Amino acid sequence: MGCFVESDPYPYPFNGDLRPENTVVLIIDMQTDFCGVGGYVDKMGYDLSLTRAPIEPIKKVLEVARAQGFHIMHTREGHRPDLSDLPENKRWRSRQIGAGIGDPGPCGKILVRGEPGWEIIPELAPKPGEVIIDKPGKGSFYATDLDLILKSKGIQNIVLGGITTDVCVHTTMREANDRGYECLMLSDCTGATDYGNYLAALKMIKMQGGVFGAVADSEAFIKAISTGDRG
Ligand code: C5J
Repeated sequence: MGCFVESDPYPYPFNGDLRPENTVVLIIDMQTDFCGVGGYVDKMGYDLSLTRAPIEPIKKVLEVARAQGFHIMHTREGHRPDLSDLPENKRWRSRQIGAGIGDPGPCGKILVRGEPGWEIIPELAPKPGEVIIDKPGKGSFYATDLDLILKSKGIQNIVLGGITTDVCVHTTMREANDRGYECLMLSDCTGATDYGNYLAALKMIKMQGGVFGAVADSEAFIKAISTGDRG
């Protein structure tokens, strides 16, 4: 009995307790700065097709998960307009690669709250009532109220998508795993600035019997939540 997603290295979740009430689909940083022309990732010279690849699969997952009544949450990485929450070393490093955080770019000031590049792309815009977490770092738990919100809602399972796999999505998955949340990464709903890093990030999750959780594709997740026996 229960509801399981066909996933690697074990059927997710470990206890089969997958319900809309205790599960969130958490979409990380699908912002123009990470996947749009003129944004941060584009300015750094990375291949945008890699970070744009998850857009359509995420769209489909959100459609089905919303229809089933699952919790949906989104995150945005960005800094205050006065840059008071931007560590000096983060700014310095970004300038080394020609995309200084806080500096003007084609989509406004890079990774600054309220600027066009910081917005979630229109294709994946949050619906009214969906929680949006604004974070200054890579992880979604650090310096945010995400944990408080998840606990208040009784959420135990976190299904992850978004960008980038090896940075913000992985950091969030690790933070969540350490807090006892049961995590699933949707492999086609995430992308990295480097394909090798994407593959390695997925592989890392599956070590040690699922050291950070499990990995499935969106089709398997959709199948489970559409037909799942929640008895
Ligand atoms: C990065 C992110 N890669 N959203 N941020 O700097 O993964």
